[in-house]
Amino acid sequence: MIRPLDNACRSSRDLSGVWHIAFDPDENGEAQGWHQGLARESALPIAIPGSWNEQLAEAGYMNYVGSAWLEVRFWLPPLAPGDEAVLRFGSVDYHADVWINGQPAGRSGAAMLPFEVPLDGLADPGSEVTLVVRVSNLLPVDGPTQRVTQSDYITEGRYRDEYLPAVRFDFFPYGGINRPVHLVTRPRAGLRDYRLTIDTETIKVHCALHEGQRLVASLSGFGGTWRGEAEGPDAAVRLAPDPARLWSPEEPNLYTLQLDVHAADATLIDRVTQRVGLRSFAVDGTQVLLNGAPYTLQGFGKHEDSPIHGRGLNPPQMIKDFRLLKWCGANSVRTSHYPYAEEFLDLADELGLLVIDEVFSINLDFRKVNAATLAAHKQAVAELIARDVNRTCVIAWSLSNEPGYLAESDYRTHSPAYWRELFGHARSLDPSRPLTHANVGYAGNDDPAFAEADLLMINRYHGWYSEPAQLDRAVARLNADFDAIAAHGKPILVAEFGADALAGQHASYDQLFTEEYQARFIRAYWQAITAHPAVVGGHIWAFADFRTAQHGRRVVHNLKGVFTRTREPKMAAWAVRELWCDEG
Ligand code: BDP
Repeated sequence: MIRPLDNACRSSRDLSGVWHIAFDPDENGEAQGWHQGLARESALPIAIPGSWNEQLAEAGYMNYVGSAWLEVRFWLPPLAPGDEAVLRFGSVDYHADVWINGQPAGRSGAAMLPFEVPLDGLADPGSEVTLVVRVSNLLPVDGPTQRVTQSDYITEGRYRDEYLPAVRFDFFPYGGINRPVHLVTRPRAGLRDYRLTIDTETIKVHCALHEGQRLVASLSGFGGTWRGEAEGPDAAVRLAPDPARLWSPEEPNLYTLQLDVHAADATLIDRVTQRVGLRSFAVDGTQVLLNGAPYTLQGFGKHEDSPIHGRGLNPPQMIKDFRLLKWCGANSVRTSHYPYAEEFLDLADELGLLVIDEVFSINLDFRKVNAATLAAHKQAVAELIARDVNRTCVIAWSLSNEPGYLAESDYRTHSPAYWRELFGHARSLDPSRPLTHANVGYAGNDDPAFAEADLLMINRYHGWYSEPAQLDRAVARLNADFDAIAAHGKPILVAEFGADALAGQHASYDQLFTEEYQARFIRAYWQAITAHPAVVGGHIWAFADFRTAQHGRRVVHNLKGVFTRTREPKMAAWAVRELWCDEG
């Protein structure tokens, strides 16, 4: 999927700004004609991108789960001959139906991923357009992250698990248009997609051209330009800069790739550009190799979460986060627990950060998994790979977080076939990257998904949820897990480990929720991680405190951040800097 671009052949206009919203708890907005536009007197202003929750808390929508209608009017300029206009949504959480000038125009696909809506036949170039989006933050029952309602807690006898709003995950179910919406114009006869295959020497470009078209691909940077040409429905160009400057977190060297499509008479039809680096990432026995050399992954699990914006894109905070990640010496993150904004991946490419790209699938409950769940999960994997496959920073696909969390016996009986199918599907779409998933202790050290994964991620909280404040016992259990999982003969990454700390809470002895205990916990785990031959690194949970749904276990936020939600360092952040930076 090609990003919105501005160049000689394409244009993109960001429709971010103040839109209007009307909430529809009874689902009768369409009957009232809201798809044709919202009456100003019944609508509230809302900033886009941004979640409705904190923005409109005082209007009563902090915990709102359900449908809401959002509207904006924009000017569609006259189109150049041969061009088409589409709307491109970065993501709408979690589902969107779109109307243009009162006509149904399209809907979103997998949650937390982009989708396009064509304007053809629905809006006249050179006119004002009314765009209405019905958004729902209620998850589908059969999605890769399954819906939970308040009554599920009761019917399943899980009173102690009850959250407000109801969720089966430990973060806030923000609703709204959380990433930018772009008005894109592009040539109808232009590129719709292309595929890059990257290693340490070459960048190979594959795309489908129409009859009579010619692709001129060029790679430039570091004083040189390398070119190649191809044509046909299976056009392929191999670009090999010499000398090759490799990309890594330590030295994020990027080239600029330009793909020009020419007509038979040599006129330029389309142009696509992207920044790209030369690198390889591979699993080798119980090691991972970056550019051919063993590499230790050190970093964090994160969330897209910030005060007031909610999950809405917050560029200043994103820049700050990258500075703090570098300040800590982090070289990698997992996009826990859903695909992050493409703007985040742009910075990861440019500033050098390895990304384990995770699909939105959390705590899959195999008592409720069916054929529709698998189909939706495969679709979400396909859409994630389609969006991010050309990224330099993306080193692996994570297909699920903590399935089998409820230790349901169905997990052991039903999941092997499910994983075989899902991992096989992902591998067929991208054979070049390792596949993984995040194992929860309840699913066992012989988690059926380990048979399919290339890299074994494990989330462990010995010393927190078990063995509280007893680091010796915790580390002994962690090492026992390492030894048991090492029997699979694959590299292990501790994808989550961490302890809550309330900034400003201190003790001279091991005490949960203190800054000292969080720092000591991280040091003890890091020592065990670096000492075990089959463990290739660790990602601390979490980078920063984040808002969760309401539950007695959470003090507004999950406090496992080494930074507070407003990005002040706790003691643990300084400890991590000492562990990960030579100059720390
Ligand atoms: C893990 C989950 C993560 C939670 C974390 C925790 O993957 O989303 O926030 O536990 O409990 O199980 O802090």
